[in-house]
Amino acid sequence: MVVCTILAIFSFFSSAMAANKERTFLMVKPDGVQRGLVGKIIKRFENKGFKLVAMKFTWPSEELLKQHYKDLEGRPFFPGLVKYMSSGPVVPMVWEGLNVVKTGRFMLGETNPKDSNPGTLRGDYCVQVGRNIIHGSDSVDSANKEIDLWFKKDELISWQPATSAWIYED
Ligand code: IDP
Ligand code: MG
Repeated sequence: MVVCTILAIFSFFSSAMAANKERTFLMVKPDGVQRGLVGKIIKRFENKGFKLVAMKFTWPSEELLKQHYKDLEGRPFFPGLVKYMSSGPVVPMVWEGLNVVKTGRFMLGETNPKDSNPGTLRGDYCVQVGRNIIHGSDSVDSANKEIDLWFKKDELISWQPATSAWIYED
């Protein structure tokens, strides 16, 4: 009985801790970089309380982008999307935190900026779907695939923010 209780408490805390460690893949697109929005975008996620795990500044190849957007291969806008995304440097990032995938998508806004609420990144900073400044994973599964595609394991930094205890109960 005592053992069961201890195990239940342990599993409760370890699953709560695992939930806090959910990760998403975000990327400032070439228009976001060209328009000098990198700092503002990063600040939103820092302000929220999410933790930066990895980040780089890179000019991606068409090959990498075709892989990244493989699900959209058959869409009419696909060639234009690859051209846009490979037109300049981008800032791929990994962010961690409780519900970061879903909350990250809320913070981005809708795919088309015209449907995005003010207060969201796409609602505040852009007007057209083909220039929507930032990418964010749409599920934990895609986040894991995208993180693997853009980052090597040793580029994901393990660290403890000094603020953690003031952002999470456990
Ligand atoms: P998401 O970025 O909100 O997840 P997706 O449907 O996955 O949206 O589309 C990926 C990207 O493709 C969009 O962010 C946008 O840059 C581009 N895109 C989507 N739909 C259109 C379109 O109708 N015209 C041009 N570009 C589009
Ligand atoms: Mg998408």
